[in-house]
Amino acid sequence: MGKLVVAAISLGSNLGDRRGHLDFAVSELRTFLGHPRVSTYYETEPVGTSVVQPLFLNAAAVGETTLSARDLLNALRAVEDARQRQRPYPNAPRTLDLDLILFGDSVIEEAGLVVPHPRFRERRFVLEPLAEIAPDLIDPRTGASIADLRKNA
Ligand code: PH2
Ligand code: MG
Ligand code: MG
Repeated sequence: MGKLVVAAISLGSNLGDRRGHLDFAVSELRTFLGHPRVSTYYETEPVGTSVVQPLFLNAAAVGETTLSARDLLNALRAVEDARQRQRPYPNAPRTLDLDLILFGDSVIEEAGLVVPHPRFRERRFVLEPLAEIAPDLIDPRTGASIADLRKNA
């Protein structure tokens, strides 16, 4: 058995049945995350998108995994694909976006896999739901807790 790592995942949807997409993602996450905790759903204004987009529904999930970060990323991608996620251009509206935010105390910079997520510290739509379920998780890059980061975002 591999070592158990606590992973934090951000969930977002702003296309189609947003609540249905998040519900689906949560039930899938439960199949590969131990002791999962899931936040409530937050309706948020789009951030950093160049054109007007529909409002998002965002949430966060935390749980234990024995997967590697790369295998977890691939598993998240498969759940996005199951909701017919299209990628016509960067930051296009999406049925389902699952981002790996933290992977234990790992700091990883590989092609397609950067953890902690490079922009999560400025993103209230990530920090707000994550603080609801895991305020004491530590960002290994800055040493700050999720609660601290949320206060300053
Ligand atoms: N995701 C983005 C860009 N902007 N804004 C909100 N409110 N929620 C998101 O999930 C989101 C965003 C890129 O993935
Ligand atoms: Mg994203
Ligand atoms: Mg993504």
